Amino acid sequence: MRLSGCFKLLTFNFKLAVVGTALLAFNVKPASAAVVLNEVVYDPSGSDTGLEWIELYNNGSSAVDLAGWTIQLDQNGVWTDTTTSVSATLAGLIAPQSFFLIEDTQDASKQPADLLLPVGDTLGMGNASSKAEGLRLLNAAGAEVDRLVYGSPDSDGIGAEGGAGAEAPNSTSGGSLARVSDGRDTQNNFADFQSDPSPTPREPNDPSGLVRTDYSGTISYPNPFFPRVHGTVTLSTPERIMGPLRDIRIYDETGELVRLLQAPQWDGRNDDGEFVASGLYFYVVQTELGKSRGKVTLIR
Ligand SMILES: [Ca+2]
Ligand SMILES: [Ca+2]
Ligand SMILES: [Ca+2]
Ligand SMILES: [Ca+2]
Repeated sequence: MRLSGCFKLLTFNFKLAVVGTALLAFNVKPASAAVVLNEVVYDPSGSDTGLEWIELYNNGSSAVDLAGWTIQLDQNGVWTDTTTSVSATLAGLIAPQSFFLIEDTQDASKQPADLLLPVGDTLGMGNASSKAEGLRLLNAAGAEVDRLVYGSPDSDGIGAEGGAGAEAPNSTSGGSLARVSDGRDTQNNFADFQSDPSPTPREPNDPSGLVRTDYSGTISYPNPFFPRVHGTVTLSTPERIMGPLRDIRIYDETGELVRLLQAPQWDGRNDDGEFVASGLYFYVVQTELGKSRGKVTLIR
């Protein structure tokens, strides 16, 4: 038992070293913190009744028995599981590096659920239309292992991970709130979650669209791009998603977001106004009609 726990911690630390130093706080977390709230749909298109779902993810190297674990929702700032309409008592095993899908009813998502609520029960998560809402995951001992507070303002003082102002953004109707990468938890809801118009129940999260969008028709010109010579590079929108532009997100090779643009020109600077390093950059163009990605080589 001791040995396996030790191994688990070592594996975990190795992963953390790869992900980066921002996650050092994780080292002191108990092993149960390996299971996190990974993606939620709290505002399905149209009526929500029976159609909400929650995806968990097990970051650890061993399976976790969810018997006795619970999910609580906040009711005007008070965590509660006193009525069946606001709680989910969990059961079942979640395998290491795996997803676990909790649904109101079997047809709530395209994927089969790992756990269905009893007939008549509903997750009933708030839609954060006028203030923040929250949910949290408790282990069998009643200890909180993860928390997600979304929407704003947090007028009830629920308390997002990361503190006031660190609430995750509200999702769009029909979309989800998804961890930027599966299981990645820096204890800051704003940094860790992103709205995704295309939810991925029981499948890897990809709210930035880096993995699942394709490159067809996306051109950057000039490429390679010399910021001090060219000034800006133009990031084209492919014809199949030509429509009003929402934004363009530029990522470095490690997947870190370096720049959020509202127009299809980039001056080679990050969101702090500094020139980025030479290298290969990926970008995701999001219009009202869809997403596409492209890449550009920047040379200083
Ligand atoms: Ca709802
Ligand atoms: Ca709805
Ligand atoms: Ca957390
Ligand atoms: Ca997912």
